[in-house]
Amino acid sequence: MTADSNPGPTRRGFLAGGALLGVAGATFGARQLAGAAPLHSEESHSHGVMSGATFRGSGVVDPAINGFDPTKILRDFDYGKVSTLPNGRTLREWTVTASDKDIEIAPGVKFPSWLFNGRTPGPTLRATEGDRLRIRFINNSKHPHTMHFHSIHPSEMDGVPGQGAGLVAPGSETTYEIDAEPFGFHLYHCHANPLAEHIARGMYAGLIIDPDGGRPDADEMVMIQNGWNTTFDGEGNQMYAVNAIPFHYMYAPIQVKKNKLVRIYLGNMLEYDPINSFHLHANFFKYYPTGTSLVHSEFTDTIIQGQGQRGILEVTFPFAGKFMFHAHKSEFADLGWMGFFEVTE
Ligand SMILES: [Cu+2]
Repeated sequence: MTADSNPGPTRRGFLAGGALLGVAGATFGARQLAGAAPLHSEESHSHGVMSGATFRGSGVVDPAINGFDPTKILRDFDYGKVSTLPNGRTLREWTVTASDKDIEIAPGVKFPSWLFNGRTPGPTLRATEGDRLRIRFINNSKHPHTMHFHSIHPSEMDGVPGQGAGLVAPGSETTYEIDAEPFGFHLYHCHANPLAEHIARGMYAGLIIDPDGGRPDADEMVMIQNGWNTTFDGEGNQMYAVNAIPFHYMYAPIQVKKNKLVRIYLGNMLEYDPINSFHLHANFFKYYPTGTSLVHSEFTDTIIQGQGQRGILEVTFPFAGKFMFHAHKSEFADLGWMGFFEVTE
């Protein structure tokens, strides 16, 4: 079923400016997306952000409201508590807690999210291939959840209902223990049913497994693509983003240095839409699908990712200035999945 066949509010209707949608205590209206207004409307050019790509009637989402900041999440790598096992292997230990929280996804628009460690995406867990990973998972949410890792591991550690610890009930906890294999950029997410809802509510994050010996020095960052289905109809999404907050990197361009290697760990956890993409303006990047090879497979400015796909992008910026990046599904870009790199000398 397509959004077009749904007689209720649709994202295309939203783009066209026809929808007034109640969203968990907040209502689009005075604060509906400016993307829903004509690009030249008087509401959309007066906030100093970007005509046609901001939200009507207000400015930016204050990270203090949510308790997490997409600018910090970008370069926040969690290596865990490190120790050495008797056999000489490195052990990394984390505690990850699930919780429920209404977060602000656009100014004045609250969404009842489910989170790992109070943020979405959850913490970017980072290890080196061959490490032992021990993740204590505490469920402080009102709903049962799991942690399912994209890695090579035994079935009882797969974090799905009916296997191993299975669903972790509210108030309960379990510990997952897996090896860091294979090296690359992977994802983890809740695998409770309905799976689509648990992902769309915000329960996903990146898992970086570095190759033995690492990769060349670079300015590294994580971007996870997502969407917000604010109508809960499962018919596409009303907003799109990288690292949760639509347009965040338009307001706060990602600061990088000219001629410095930038490495982007890019994943796609977009629910309800089959395909996502990443396009960089005025430049080309090397692309390493899943990051499982040290040899890039493409030199391009646009890549496609289905849900669960991820990869590593490497790029240097030869010119100073502001360079846009966005989904090359233009509709997603209009609804929040766009940002800037700001390159300085
Ligand atoms: Cu869940």
